Amino acid sequence: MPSAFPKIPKIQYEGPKSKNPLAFKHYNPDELVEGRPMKDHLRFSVVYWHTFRNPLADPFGVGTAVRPWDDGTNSVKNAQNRARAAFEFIEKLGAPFYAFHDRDVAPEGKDLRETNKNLDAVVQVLKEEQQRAGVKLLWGTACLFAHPRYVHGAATSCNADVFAYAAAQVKKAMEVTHELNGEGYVFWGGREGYTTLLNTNLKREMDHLAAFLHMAVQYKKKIGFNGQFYIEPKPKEPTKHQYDSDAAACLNFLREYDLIDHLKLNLETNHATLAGHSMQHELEVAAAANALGSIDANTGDLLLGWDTDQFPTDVYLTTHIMLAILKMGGFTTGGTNFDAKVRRESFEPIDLFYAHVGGMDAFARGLKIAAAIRKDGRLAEFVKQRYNSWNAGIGEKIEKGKAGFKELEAYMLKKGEVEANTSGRQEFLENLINEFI
Ligand code: XLS
Ligand code: NI
Ligand code: NI
Repeated sequence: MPSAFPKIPKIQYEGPKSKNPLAFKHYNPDELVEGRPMKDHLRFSVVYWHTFRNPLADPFGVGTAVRPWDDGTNSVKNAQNRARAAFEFIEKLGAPFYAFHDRDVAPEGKDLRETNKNLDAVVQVLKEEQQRAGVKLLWGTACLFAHPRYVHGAATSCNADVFAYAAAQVKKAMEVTHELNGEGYVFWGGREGYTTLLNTNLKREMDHLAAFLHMAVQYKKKIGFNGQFYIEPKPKEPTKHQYDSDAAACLNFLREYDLIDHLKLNLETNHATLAGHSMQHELEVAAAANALGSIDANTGDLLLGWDTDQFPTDVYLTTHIMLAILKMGGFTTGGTNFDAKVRRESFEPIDLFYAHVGGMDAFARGLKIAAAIRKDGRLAEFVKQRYNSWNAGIGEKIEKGKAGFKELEAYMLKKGEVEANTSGRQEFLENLINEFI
């Protein structure tokens, strides 16, 4: 197969002074930050669906993407060629990982058996290409939302046959993820939600979703797949309300159904903002529960209320993300997965490179800035000092469970009034962050 990107060389690190749009200014894979190479901190991953399967259509117009390596057919041969083009891209970019849905990589056949066969044929190419290029699979997943059979959802469908089909599909997707040595497997609740409560038995649907995930946990054990399971919160789109609406809702669901030890969260910026949260908020909520696993790196448009999945270029955003990641001790199985697509107007193959190079650089800068903020120490020290009243005296007693309402009343009756509060210093702290940006 001829080269898919013949004019594009391997992307190199040229440093902050470079004016080359196809060079990294900040992402220097082997440079040590806090004693660990950047590439191991960031664990960048390219998504197959947006980068290789998104035609860049919108509700008002057809796709605009120019992808010369793709013959536009649904054949297995085309899917195999596309996989080779994808790996040329990932290799030239220097991303160590990729992620895919089963249906991104291989076409559906006339029935499940043929579909599985198609998948196997493409997985063989993925396997070869992974070995050739030294690229690893961050996570696999199943597309349980595009085909019309999933009109009412998959695990939460009102139709038990659809649940069964979804289970068979996930079983196969887990097997191929295992075969490809995937480091994780993601459950994103594609259409697991409702569009109207008038036709919905919410409790029953949530029970089914939990049963589905328990089956997946069992099957994981059975096949000896040791990758991490993740659940990916999103509040809406395509449905009006998705059951996995945000980090807190996911954690509650996992606890309620005794799944909390089996799944971590895969957090996506645009999903956080659709839920009315900052990404920072979602990261803190997940990390507090020891369940921050991986991130889908993208960003939304503040003026548009849907999942625009844009490439992240905002250094404040990446700084906040990397502060949270460093604070929890870094990724283990997870990574920075670019669940992002180029704009419909950015239809040339080279735009895929500009987008990823920019996103990787934005995260590399965020990482370096976050490390500098941590080295400086003033931010962490401020937060620590803020809770000083809990380190001794009455605060210590409360934290240790040695005081109840009665003791606290006696304490306060003696004191009469709270002596002083200190300023939260938000502006001071925002200025402090700016010192490093
Ligand atoms: C869609 C989700 C999806 C998951 C993988 O909004 O972000 O792309 O990451 O199924
Ligand atoms: Ni995502
Ligand atoms: Ni998304």
